[in-house]
Amino acid sequence: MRPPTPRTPRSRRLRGKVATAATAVLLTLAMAAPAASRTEEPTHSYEVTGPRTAAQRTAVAATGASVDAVRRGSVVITADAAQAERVRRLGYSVRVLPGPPDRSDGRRAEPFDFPPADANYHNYAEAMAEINADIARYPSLMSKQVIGKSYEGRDIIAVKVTGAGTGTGTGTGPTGGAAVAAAARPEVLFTHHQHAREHLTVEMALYLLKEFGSKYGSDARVTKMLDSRVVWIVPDLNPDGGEYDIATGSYRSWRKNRQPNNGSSARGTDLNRNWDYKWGCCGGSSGSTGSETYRGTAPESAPEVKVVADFVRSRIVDGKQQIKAAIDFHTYSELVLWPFGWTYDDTAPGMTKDDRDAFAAVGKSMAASNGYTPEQASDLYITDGSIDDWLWGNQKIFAYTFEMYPNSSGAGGGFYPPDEVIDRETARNRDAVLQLLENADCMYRSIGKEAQYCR
Ligand code: CXA
Ligand code: CA
Ligand code: ZN
Repeated sequence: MRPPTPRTPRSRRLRGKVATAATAVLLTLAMAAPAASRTEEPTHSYEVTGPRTAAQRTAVAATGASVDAVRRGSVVITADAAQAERVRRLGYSVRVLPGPPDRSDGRRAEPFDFPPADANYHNYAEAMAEINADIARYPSLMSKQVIGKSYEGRDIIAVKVTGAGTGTGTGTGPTGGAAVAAAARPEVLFTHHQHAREHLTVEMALYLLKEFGSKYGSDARVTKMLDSRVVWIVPDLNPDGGEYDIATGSYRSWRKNRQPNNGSSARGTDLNRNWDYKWGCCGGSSGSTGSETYRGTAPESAPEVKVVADFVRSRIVDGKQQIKAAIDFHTYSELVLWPFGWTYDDTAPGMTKDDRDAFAAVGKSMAASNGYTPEQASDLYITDGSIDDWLWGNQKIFAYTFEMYPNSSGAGGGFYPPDEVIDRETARNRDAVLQLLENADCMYRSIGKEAQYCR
């Protein structure tokens, strides 16, 4: 089947103007439920009271629901009616929570645009325009590569940020003599927006680009890092899901991509269950197309995952992976997570005690700066096929997940915090990001073992 051509969203400059006939037609199209979603099971957010161990939460997730927040003795999930009934049959009490907030301000949103009260969020076109403007402003510092396309044909891009200064990897000797064999600059990867409804993570990418661009050459810490590292930012892994989530002006709480599934009316693969490491191994994902954590038909069956995995593999130079560390941004819960997700064990094949201790040392230090809670991913519940497990297990990249603001589903808006918090909650991670850059040349320094591992 041919993917539909992506619709170009309306510029926010047009917002408030009288709707043209074309806009009205578009709006009507966007509001009418497409064939697939008419038969797709509607989902709701629920509070589930009872589960208090990781094993109990894993059992809740095994119903096909997504576990969105973890508290002592309860969880918040997204589930359809059948999944909620399965959770009830586990013996837990299940209560429907309010749906996504109404941010319409009584005004009509343009199709494929954020609702008026959240206008400071960037839809796909706005994010791309912002990034292009940053690159035009700082052309010697940053550049863009289209690394592939989403299922519906939108560009997935990587922005490269690195300074022109003489840090690691530039190659003339101190006396101006012959070029010295240059140690390559350690590379650090930031990925954003695997899950459609986690829009704050795109804002995090835009923040990093603005911060790096505007502080390079004036802020000593930023300058030193960009002159000795290569930063890769993939600002939007799931543009199709993100656009679908906002298309009608009311948030849809969509999580997956928008790839159709053979023989099913349910669309989408959970990108963070589709990576090629212990895919589907351990009850941390679902084989049902209707599940919020559907793992896809095979590892990398989601084009978005294949595109980013191919990009990561392309950074292997002379047999050595150049990317040393990574953060994958999600919302919400205010957590710093490290692998593995597939096992409850701290150490496992491919994760020594020293590896684990270095993950934990840097993870805890980053969490001390942003106020998040540091823990191994499986302390929440088992996941398999996550990006962090693949980046570490397959590529030996020290990969973290940050679950951003808010802390809980109540006050902060869950997946939909108001746009007033964007500046504060993105800047909140500035120090943690710089810490990861500073540690990236030798993560084992954090446990006093630089000599053993990094000579
Ligand atoms: C997560 C992230 C990385 C490894 C294991 C677990 C949590 C993440 C998820 O389930 O993919 N939570 S979230 N953002 O609510 O979906
Ligand atoms: Ca607002
Ligand atoms: Zn997520």
